[in-house]
Amino acid sequence: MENKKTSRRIFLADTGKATLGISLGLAAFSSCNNSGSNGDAFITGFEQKPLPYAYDALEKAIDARTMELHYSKHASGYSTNLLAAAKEESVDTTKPLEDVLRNISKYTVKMRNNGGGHYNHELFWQSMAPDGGGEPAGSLAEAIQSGFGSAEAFKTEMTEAGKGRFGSGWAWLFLDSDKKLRVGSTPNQDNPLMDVSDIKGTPILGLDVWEHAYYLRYQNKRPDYINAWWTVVNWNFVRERYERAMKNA
Ligand code: MN3
Repeated sequence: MENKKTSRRIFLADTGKATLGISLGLAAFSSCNNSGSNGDAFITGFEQKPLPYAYDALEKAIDARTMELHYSKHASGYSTNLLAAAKEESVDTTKPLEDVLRNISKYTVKMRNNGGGHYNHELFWQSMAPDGGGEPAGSLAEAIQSGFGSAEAFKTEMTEAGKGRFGSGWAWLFLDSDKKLRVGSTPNQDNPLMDVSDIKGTPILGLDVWEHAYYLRYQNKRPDYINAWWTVVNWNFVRERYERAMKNA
């Protein structure tokens, strides 16, 4: 009897340890995996994070099939190819992807296209939400007001940047080295972090204007896609990024 009790106690103690170990492991994994999300909006890993909502959650602007293909095929491909490039070019994938992008001229075109592609999409998914839209608030609203005159004027400028990008690319709201908010666009999968980019700074909000982002529903009507996109912009997330960028700049 006594033996049984003892062994049961030992078993429970061991189980407790195992459970504790698993929780700690998960905590470490989860804090690492969450990098780039609200907790650490300026650190992006090399692997794709789960989409923060369902494929059909943004239907008012982007259809479910487009979201599925975009996330699970296009963006997933960038991540896979980025990991391959990182292996080939001996990049430490435990370090932030941002470090690579800031020095992208020292790497291959494969790293530039896929590193940019992965980073841009990780940011893009988080910059949208089912209950998004409306207007920016707080410090971001003030900075947009003083930088562009009004939220409307800013939206018009970014919309024009997206419409005017010839071929494939991105429109950006970014913070330049003088801590000023600016709008611009980049070709392909480049972004303002890259040392090869014409526009340089910290990306705050990115808009994907590749045809794969909108063609199923909007066909050639990119302006219609951009106008609808504003109704799902996650301004809380954008403001957090802006505030972090101001602190770090
Ligand atoms: Mn895309």
